[in-house]
Amino acid sequence: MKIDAVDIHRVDMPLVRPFRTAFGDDTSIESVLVRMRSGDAVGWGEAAPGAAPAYCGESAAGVVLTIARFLAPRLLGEGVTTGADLQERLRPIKGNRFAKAALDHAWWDLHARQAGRPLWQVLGGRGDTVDVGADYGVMDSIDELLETIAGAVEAGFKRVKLKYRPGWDLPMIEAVRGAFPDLTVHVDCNSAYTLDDLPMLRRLDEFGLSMIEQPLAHDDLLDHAALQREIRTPICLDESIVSPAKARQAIEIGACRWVNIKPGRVGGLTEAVAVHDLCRDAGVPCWVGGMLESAVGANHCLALATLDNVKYPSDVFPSDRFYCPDLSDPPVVLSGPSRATALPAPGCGAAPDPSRLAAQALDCVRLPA
Ligand code: OSB
Ligand code: MG
Repeated sequence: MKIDAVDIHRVDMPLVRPFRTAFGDDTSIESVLVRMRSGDAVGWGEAAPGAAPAYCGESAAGVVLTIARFLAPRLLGEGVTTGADLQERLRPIKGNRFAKAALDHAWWDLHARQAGRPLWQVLGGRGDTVDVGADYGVMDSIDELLETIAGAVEAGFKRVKLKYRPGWDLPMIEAVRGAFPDLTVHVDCNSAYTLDDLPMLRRLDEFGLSMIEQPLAHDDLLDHAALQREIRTPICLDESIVSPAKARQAIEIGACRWVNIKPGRVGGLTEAVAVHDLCRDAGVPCWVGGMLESAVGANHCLALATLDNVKYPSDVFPSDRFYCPDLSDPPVVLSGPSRATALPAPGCGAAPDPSRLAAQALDCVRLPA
């Protein structure tokens, strides 16, 4: 398909409550939405690396600049035939994977819309419905957390992910395990620790967690492999897996037993499917993570989660958990306890609400061919 225009929108999305993790406390999320046009057809992509380069080296403002100056000019006016073709055209630009992902996602949405098929089918999913989990950031008190988890258990969530950082660590997990001895629980450290923390990580190993997500540095593989040799709890890598090559290397050296795939982090759905397939062939199960995207990005993640090597409930959440209202329509809602169902409409099925897109805009760059 010939790419006729690319519009880039950076938006501020206020959260209904602060999101507190090892990389910071945020009261709103900055996201980048890309509208790609080919003839009369339009597709939407989204990438949300965060306002600051705190999760990884990219930022939302940097993503806008990188797309406008270096990436979109490689696609505009060109006939882009496949996701792999798009990635090949962007290959001379190093890194900047969230920026590439926004374009890759818009291309897939556009491609699926042109085909008149839902994105999950075009990606090769096994069905429209996936398992999703509950996920909680750092809270003001352990009592508040226990009450919230009780609500999640009541609502039928099949697993709970807890953000973990210095000051919200072993005593928190001890309390959770005391109250919920059989619950499937894992922690996400967002790269807060080093091998100097081995004594703490050995104690964490005693709580029967389903996995420990990204305990060590965001760009590390070797230390994770050393840690995995010391603990029984499976390590799940998030930040460290930025490409199919990193996934292959991580698996080869035993740095993880699970991979959290975020399409934004690896450069788009094209690369995410490649990571998924590589993990499947190596016998390493995956699940899909999110970056608090609006319903557009969440539906791209949901489509990815329909692939067959996704073996653990994914981080796809109802919109009202974070936003009121969601920037995009329709909002994400659960289709059952711990379940979400992809929209039947062609493409990802969601698009930004035009008035909210305008009202929440920080930047808007329009690039004709
Ligand atoms: O590490 O998984 C992460 C959100 C923003 C940045 C990084 C992460 C997250 C999440 C999102 O944990 C999970 C969710 O959607 O609640
Ligand atoms: Mg994570």
